[in-house]
Amino acid sequence: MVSNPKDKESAADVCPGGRSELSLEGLRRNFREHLFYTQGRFPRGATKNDLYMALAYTVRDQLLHRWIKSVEQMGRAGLRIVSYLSAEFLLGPHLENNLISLGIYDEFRKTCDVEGFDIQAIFDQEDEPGLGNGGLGRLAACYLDSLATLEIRAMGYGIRYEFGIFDQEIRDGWQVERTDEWLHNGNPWELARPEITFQVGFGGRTEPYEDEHGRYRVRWLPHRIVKGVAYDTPILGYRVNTCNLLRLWKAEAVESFELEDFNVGDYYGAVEQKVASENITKVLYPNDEPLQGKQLRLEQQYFFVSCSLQDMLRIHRIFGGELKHFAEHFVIQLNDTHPAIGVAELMRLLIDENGMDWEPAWEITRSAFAYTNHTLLPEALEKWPIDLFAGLFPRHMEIIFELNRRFLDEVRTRFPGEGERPARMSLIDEHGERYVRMAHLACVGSHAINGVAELHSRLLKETVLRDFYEMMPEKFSNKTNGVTPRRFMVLSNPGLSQLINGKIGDAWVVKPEDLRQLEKFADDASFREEWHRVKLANKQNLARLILERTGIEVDPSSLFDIQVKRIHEYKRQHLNVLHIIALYNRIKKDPSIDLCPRTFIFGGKAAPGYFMAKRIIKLVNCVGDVVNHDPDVAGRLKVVFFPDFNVKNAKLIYPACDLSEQISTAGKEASGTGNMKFSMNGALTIGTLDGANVEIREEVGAENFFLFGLTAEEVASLHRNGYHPLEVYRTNAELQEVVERISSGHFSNGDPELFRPVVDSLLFHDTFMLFADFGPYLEAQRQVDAAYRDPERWTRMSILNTARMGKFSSDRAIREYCRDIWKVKPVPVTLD
Ligand code: NBG
Repeated sequence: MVSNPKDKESAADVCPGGRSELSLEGLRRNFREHLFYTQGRFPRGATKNDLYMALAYTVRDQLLHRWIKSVEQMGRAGLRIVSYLSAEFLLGPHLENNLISLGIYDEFRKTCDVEGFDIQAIFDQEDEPGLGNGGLGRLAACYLDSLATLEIRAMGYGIRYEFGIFDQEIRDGWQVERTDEWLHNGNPWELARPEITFQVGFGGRTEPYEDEHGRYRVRWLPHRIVKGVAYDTPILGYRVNTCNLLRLWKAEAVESFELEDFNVGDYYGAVEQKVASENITKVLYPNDEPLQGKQLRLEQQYFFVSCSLQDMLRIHRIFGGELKHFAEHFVIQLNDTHPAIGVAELMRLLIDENGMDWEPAWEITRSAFAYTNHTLLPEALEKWPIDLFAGLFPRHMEIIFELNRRFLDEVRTRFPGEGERPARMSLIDEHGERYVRMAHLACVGSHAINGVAELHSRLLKETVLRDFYEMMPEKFSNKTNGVTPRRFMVLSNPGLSQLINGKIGDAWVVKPEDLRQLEKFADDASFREEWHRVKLANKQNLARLILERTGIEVDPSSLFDIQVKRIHEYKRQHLNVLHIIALYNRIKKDPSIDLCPRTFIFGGKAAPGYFMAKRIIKLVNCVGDVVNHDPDVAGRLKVVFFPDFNVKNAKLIYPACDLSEQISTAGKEASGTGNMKFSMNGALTIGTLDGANVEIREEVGAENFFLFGLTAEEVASLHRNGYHPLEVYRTNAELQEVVERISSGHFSNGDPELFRPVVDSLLFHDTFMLFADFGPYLEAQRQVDAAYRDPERWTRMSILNTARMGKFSSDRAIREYCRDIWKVKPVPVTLD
């Protein structure tokens, strides 16, 4: 990957008159060549996939020159490289995004239209790399986009899962999972780098020895070795030369081991070993399931972290860096605790493999790492049983024990007489079965710790990481999440983008504070009219897709009320359902009731093992079946479950939304990022004071946001003082009727059992306090109804939402990380 920095070459030198020509004629020629030489087709015989591949290669050619130059200049003296370590990158389709970054999207589309070439069909052909579960993985992808756009030298490091997040089908109202075969047509965006490989060990034992200087050393003798191979994907910034690299690791068997087995005749043994090795990067784990026992998941984490750290050390050496300066050359961001084992691995690499002493190694490690926490939910905080951990990583276990010993000594010195504190802060959980606490390891091994929204960062300091905050307050900060306006506005909402460009120019794409200039047009009736027209057109597009995917016809002039995100009880999709049933009941009582027609759209995947989440999907579909067909409803309510919500579909969903549902129990959603995507595209939010909703409301103005529900403090104190859902239930007649409707079997062909688990969990536990928030939620929905009846007012609020969402560009977030944590500055890439 890293060539000699002295080389001066450009694409024109390598292939004169060649493929880096951005003119449409050049692209056309290049496309024909790829169709013939790469795909082996004449235009006549080309399939849609051939056309897609040829076009993707044509566009990739445009990236290569920038890419090589970026990589070459990556390690120049004095430049610090940001390494973003993440087990997930939810990238979404590349082709259109790259056309936009290159600045040729519009022209390109126009030419295709003129030539009668169905470019949309080719775009649709692209399978997205679904290498993530949801917000966390998508955030990583947005951050890569911003890092490149801001001309920061950065690498993303992750796992090249052969199967990404499963595809969701809905059969008879139930979620059915299908494996995601995103690679089956080939992936034109990646370059395999078979010469960049590292060996990663598992299991075995350790052995002390004396080195040549008579010093005590330890070596690890793994039982099994797996090879990691690099696959690189270019990440081009918007209208800049910087093209960073996302390096994903694929696991393969180590050949020499196989041969040994082969020589002694154990051919099948060798094959088994090969299969076992390759399993490591086979499949992404869908989250929300207890992971404690999942050995393969822990192997995945270590595998990609070890490859990535070895790669960083290699790059550091290539650029002539001394080991002791490693942390000046690299800063490593841990995206949640999934890569936290990196703390022990870097120590091992420095000490065991490079002969460094403990103290300097620790100094380097701590200065290199920084940690982002993405959740407060206790069940999502990773911990691994000691036996499992020590079995796989005996050397890392020793290192962690030693780290812990030193750390707890420090704790005791700092907080004498606080008997409980060391046990609370220990890297090892000693209550019952012993576990390694990954968040504690990440905190101890990092120089910076951050949450992802103001409220979340505050709660971190007050709750799960309180002890750490008290001991090292200087490490803590907040970095509110952001999303890229390139993908989520320019690409997803061309109509709105053009309307905005016509008024304020297009600098907002990289300077979203410019969007504020739209405020003054909120009072301009003709602008509002155009704004409304764009929204309507987006809703018509979504309505077409809904019809195609679900067979349900929806009315684009109705209020589009959308909740798309992973299905989870804390996100409270079922609270949304309770509201739908309440409206339905009102209609049943008085069919002539005047209410604003609404289309409720749900989307999101449930973890395959999450019983309640799957039941909630079924509930949405069953309620939809009844409501959509009841003649009393007369089409005023429609309920749609949009199958297989992913980055590709999201493109049509966010821009078509009127009302964005952000209704999690306060204190549970770390930030949310869908909330930002909706509001940027002119949706109004109905939401609780949770995650980034708090800041969104501050920005757009309380009068342009439908707020309801308990605060995080109220939720916590209600829990402490004993929350009794049945008491709420008894005092709210409408709630009783809603629950009764479900438990009577009205939505389940008379079967009262189907939804009993959902109903019982609400009546007797209601961990997420739906009942407590039910009344206020319905009241806020009444206000929504009233506001939507006044289209001028609604559109005004919609414009103000977009105008005031500049803060939530991922560029702002990345600038903060650069300034406060990574200490890096933009350095433009020169093409020579
Ligand atoms: C998720 C949170 C979201 C947040 C994203 C990105 C995990 C562990 N956390 O609220 O639930 O927006 O991270 O920060 O997936």
